[in-house]
Amino acid sequence: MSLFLGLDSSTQGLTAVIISVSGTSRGVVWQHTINYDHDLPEYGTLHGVLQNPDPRIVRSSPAMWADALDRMMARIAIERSIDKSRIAAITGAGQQHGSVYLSQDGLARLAAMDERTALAAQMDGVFSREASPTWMDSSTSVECAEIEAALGGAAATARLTGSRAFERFTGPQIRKFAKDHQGRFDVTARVHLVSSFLASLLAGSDAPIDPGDGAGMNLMDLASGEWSDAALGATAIGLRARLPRLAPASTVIGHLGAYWTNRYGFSPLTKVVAWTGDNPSSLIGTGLIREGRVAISLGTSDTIFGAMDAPRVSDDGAGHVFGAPTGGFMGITVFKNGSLARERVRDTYALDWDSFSLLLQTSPPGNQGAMMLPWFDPEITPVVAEPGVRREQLDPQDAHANVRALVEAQMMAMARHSAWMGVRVDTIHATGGASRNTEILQVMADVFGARVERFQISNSAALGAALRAYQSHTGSPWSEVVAGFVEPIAGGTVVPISAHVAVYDELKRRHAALEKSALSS
Ligand code: XUL
Repeated sequence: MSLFLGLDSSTQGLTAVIISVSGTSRGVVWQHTINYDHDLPEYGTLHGVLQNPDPRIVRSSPAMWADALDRMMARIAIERSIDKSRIAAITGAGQQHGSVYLSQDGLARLAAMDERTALAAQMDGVFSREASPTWMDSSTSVECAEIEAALGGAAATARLTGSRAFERFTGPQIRKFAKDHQGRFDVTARVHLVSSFLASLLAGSDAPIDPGDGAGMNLMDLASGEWSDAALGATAIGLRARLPRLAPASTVIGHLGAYWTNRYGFSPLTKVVAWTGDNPSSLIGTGLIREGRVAISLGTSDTIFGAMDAPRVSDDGAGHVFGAPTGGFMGITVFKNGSLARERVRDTYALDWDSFSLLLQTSPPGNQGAMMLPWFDPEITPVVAEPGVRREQLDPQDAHANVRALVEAQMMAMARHSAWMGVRVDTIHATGGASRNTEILQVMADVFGARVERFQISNSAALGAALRAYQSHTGSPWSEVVAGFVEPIAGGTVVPISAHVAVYDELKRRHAALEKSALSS
């Protein structure tokens, strides 16, 4: 029997999932989440990020991400139910686009962390930038325009890198840092992603970036999976020397470093596999190893994604093409006003999740024409720089109508802005915290006119990581790897109701018109 550990360093916390595989008997044996706000309050985050008066600037603490990893490994080490000598391989997933800037000393110290002292106490001088930009940051519109101009426009940038330049993507973020803080950029020896930074800590060496997370940087040539000279040149002078290498997600980058084996007694034979982004990892964790279905992840970000055999980039600039851990590609469209918007509405009307669901259940599909554009924060899809909630025939005091307007708007935006992926959606795999909410999934099924299946493990990114560790260790075919782990919950399928589907077909047109008029004003 072998164990495989998957980690997910997401916006609000770090989750671990351990799976056990012994012949055909397999299952999840342990899972645990460390929440940044509650469990590491000393870093002062709210929803996992640092507060800034400018809503476009959203950063977090790379030292906190490292500290959480250390605490999670310490927790696993003392867990009686886990024989840590049997952990054959570990990998993980990180919130995408977020970047970690290491000083020369920091890069050297990755290999020399002192096992007598906790990681958190060894972070002084490691970073050339103390606060890391995250995927929620939208402060780089100028740099996006500059990069696209240098690369021949938005469409050319998308063809080259898989996406037009997006504010949260790492390239525009690096460019802004290099422009605004040239001195700090000059003393930066390495720019890692959240994923490759944490992989480096585990392996005690400088880890590569995989094509799944690499495609979220506007720096990688999507077709070749190599850094693009043109994109690097459009971003910052001297950038190539500051980036790690690119390598497939299945790459074994080494074994657990001495810090972990000496401090916590993990086995030096435990392999560390390259990390990827949370969405590519969720592709595996929702079992989407072939083109034809999509998954919707209802997390801090709401995302809709699916495997793609060939990289078809989005003509309207809405979505992205990333590398998939299977070696192919994935299409994805991302929305920033996901779970935090749902929480905002819940809290505005002093609801809990049960009463939120009840209001959804007892309000009519189509909401009698009342609609919302839930841009509580700057939005990614469509791009909305100035946040502000728009209401149409919707009384702000009416809790019932606002709850439904929010969920309908989120689902309609996902349906409309994912059409570019060209996948005929008949079945949706639902994941993420809010996928436990049947009423939300009913709206999803009705808006898409598709059946919605859900799974035992709602953290598909961490499960996907555990499965990737297993696949990399054994080289087994993907269909065999996911079997038994990503089966839909029996009786948990939500089917569309045809009368409601017809209502939403009409409402989607009105939603498109409302969105267009809001964007033009
Ligand atoms: C993907 C994206 C988000 C983050 C969330 O492009 O920005 O889904 O990965 O962690």
